[in-house]
Amino acid sequence: MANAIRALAMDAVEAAKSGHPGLPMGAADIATVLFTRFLKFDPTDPRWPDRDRFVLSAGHGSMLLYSVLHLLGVEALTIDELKRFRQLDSATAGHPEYNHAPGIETTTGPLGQGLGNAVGMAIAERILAAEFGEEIVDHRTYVLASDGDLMEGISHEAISIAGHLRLHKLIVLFDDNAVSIDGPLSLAESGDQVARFEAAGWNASRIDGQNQEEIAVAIKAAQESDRPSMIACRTTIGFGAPTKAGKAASHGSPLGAEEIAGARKALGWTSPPFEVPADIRDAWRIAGLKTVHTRKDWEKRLAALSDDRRGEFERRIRGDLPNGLAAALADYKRTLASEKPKVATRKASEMALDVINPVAPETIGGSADLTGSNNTRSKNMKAITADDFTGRFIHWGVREHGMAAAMNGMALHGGVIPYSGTFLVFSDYCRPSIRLAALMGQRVIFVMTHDSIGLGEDGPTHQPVEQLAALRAMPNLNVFRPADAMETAECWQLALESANRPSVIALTRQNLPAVRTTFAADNLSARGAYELAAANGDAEVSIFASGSEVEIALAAKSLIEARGFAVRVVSVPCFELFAGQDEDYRTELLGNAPVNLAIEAAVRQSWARFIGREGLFIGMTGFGASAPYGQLYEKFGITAEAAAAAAIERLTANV
Ligand SMILES: Cc1ncc(C[n+]2csc(CCOP(=O)(O)OP(=O)(O)O)c2C)c(N)n1
Repeated sequence: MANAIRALAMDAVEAAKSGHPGLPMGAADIATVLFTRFLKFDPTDPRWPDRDRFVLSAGHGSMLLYSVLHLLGVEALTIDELKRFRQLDSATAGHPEYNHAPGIETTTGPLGQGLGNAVGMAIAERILAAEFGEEIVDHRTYVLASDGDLMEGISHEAISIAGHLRLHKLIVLFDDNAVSIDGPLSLAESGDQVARFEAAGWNASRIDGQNQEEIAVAIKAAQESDRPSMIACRTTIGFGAPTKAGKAASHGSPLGAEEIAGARKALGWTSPPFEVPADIRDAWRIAGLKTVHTRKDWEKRLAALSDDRRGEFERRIRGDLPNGLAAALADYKRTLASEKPKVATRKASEMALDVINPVAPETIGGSADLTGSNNTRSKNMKAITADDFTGRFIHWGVREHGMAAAMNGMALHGGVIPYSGTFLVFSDYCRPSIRLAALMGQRVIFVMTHDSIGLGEDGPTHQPVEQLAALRAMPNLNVFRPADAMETAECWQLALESANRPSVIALTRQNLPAVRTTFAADNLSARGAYELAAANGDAEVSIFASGSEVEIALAAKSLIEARGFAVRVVSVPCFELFAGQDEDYRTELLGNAPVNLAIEAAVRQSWARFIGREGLFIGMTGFGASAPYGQLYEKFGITAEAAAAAAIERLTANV
């Protein structure tokens, strides 16, 4: 049965003339034991919520996953799809891509990310089990990780969180083949992975990964552990290949006809390419059916729940928002319109969460050790601990990257909506995971506070300058930068409603006045940019601003108007939502004032769509500095006076 994986992997890589045969050939025994004897997975219903999750963190070994899913009988992965490995629009992309076929639980390829996702999946499982009971939620998360996965820094964050939270249903199978691309691992690594995992609070063991009985015994023991488990499975990369086995040569390119012929001989595999003997195919199919009864029993248990409980569980798995949320936010917006609070948007975010979290039990908050700064812990939110997963707040520790990858895993698992915080400047520490959330279209909400030089005294190391532009460059990510408490509530609503997109919500440390002072039933931020203050007559200046600089834009409007010009102010809480508006709206909003000016305490890049090449920009051109923030706005010239002077100079030059 393992040789079927090896043969399919060799054949598909050969047909594609690219790919990685080495890992599937080496790890075939591990996958065979796991999928045929242990994994709770029903190929006839591969999205069944209580299935075990399997993450191929070493995504370059994608043919391992495709072969196994095909052999088990997952319909989408026909033999023709395997023949189309790495071809346009196939289910079998170079690296496993979420949503290309069921059974691909997450997109992997950037090493270490899958391991981070798996930690989040295991956390989500514990949270939902605590809420709905183990009758309904009781599954494991398995990971196949390579040397590369464990060399990446993110693995440190992932395994230490998992150890700390004692995620005992998380089992990592380490493909310990001691080879990476450059050659033997000894070129670059001399650590002891077993000792390392043990130090992080895991149960870890070392076995012969080519011995199926040893693998089975180790997985059984791992299942019984009260801690997460890592099994270092010593394997031979490219197992069976006569000259390339055990060498980096079997890693990243087709083996070639001669080597494949030799491997077929050594493995005793006589079938032609892409053919699996009937008895072996049957054995896989029968193994694929092993979970059908388990799933049917689960369906009975779900059906036995009260209508309310079942309805709630199903809603959560579908990812629909609760009914009361929109009404609660509308009420809250009414309150804001009357109270007009002058607060930092990070505080406004906390106020919004105080409204959202009681109505939406699926939100799971957190912070990377900046809870009091990020304001992500709303009233009465209890923290999750290793002994108690009934809480809804996660202290991620100083582990931004691990946190972001785990949040992706939580969202992929389903049933929860993860959000968590750090400083905007440290979005760089999360970026590889944010990118994968965007690529996979996952609803993960990154709360990023201290969003400009406005944070003041912590200085340039902590002051984001280029991060907004860098995040706006990422496809399928909404970057919100609300201007006051009202916009913050609207942006939160939009982030929650964006079921197929991650969001970054950039928030200030410093207080901001209310710029939206009347109630609007519509979510004005939903269009990404809208006219906040109209001109008196035909506008001669359009000022575009986001977040904390909207206040400055409004003050500049008054100054320019005092000189007799007509000025309008456009608030721009989200570039991406604006880009998605129809052309009429965009054209009308951009307007045709002779002078366009944008204000943002960040670099100019990304503002071209509003102000074009000729537009004026008031913002940053380099790094910030350490001082009280009022002085910094003066020093860097981000003031209403500077904005007004620039606009008036342009207006009068035009005359
Ligand atoms: C973050 C990241 N860096 C680099 C790569 C490119 N890459 C793909 S596989 C690999 C290492 C392969 O070694 P190992 O992880 O031991 O896998 P094996 O050789 O066992 O297949 C590298 C560097 C990657 N996929 N992700």
